Amino acid sequence: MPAFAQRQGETNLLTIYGVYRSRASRNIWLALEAGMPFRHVPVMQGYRLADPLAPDAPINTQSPAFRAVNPNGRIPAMEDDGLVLAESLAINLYMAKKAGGPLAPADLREDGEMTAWSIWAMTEVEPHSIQILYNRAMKPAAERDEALAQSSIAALHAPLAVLDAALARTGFIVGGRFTVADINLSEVVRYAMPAAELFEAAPHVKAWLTACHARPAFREMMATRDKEPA
Ligand SMILES: N[C@@H](CCC(=O)N[C@@H](CS)C(=O)NCC(=O)O)C(=O)O
Repeated sequence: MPAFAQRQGETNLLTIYGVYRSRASRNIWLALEAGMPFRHVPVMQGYRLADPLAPDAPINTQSPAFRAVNPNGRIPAMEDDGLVLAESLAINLYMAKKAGGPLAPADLREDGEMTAWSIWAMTEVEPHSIQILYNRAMKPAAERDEALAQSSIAALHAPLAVLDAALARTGFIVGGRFTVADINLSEVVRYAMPAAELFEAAPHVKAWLTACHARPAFREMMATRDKEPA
């Protein structure tokens, strides 16, 4: 992989704000897939810091400098030639179209499908998959709520059956090839991985997720993420 990432000195590059251990992983993965140079600003979640507004605090979601970029105080954010975008999946759709090529929609119909699947992931899957991640993996054991994990798993059976049927056709979500739609959906579905039972019931989803995670760009993103402080 070329060493194009994190060329901090260059100001005319598209900028991705957000540590790798955040939803910015989605945008970094896409940039690496597309071979798109980018500047990376490792804004971290303010809630991970004892005093996010301390003068020596690392740049974080509560820092005035970052709030000037994204008043929502959420990562990721993206800046490109004066355009500022929030929302990880919208950023990916923008970046894919900017890059062009096979990741991007080939025409208006594919654009519609990729947008629809991305909104579906954000609304139908992520509210549940994030609870599985929190309550089966991320929270300290004493703070986990297994009942919430169980109700989230129950809520995901139906959407994952829909996704399984869609993937059964070509192994990809849109256009019979790997696209931004696969990145957007697989990153949201990844959060549900601590519920192995969901994937036993959705074999096409399981195979697709394994294939997504075998991609060199995903592995490069994860290798850097794993080196970041937890
Ligand atoms: N829907 C937004 C969610 C963004 C979001 O919640 N990001 C988290 C980190 S992954 C965040 O910024 N948390 C910081 C905070 O809540 O202070 C997206 O997909 O970009």
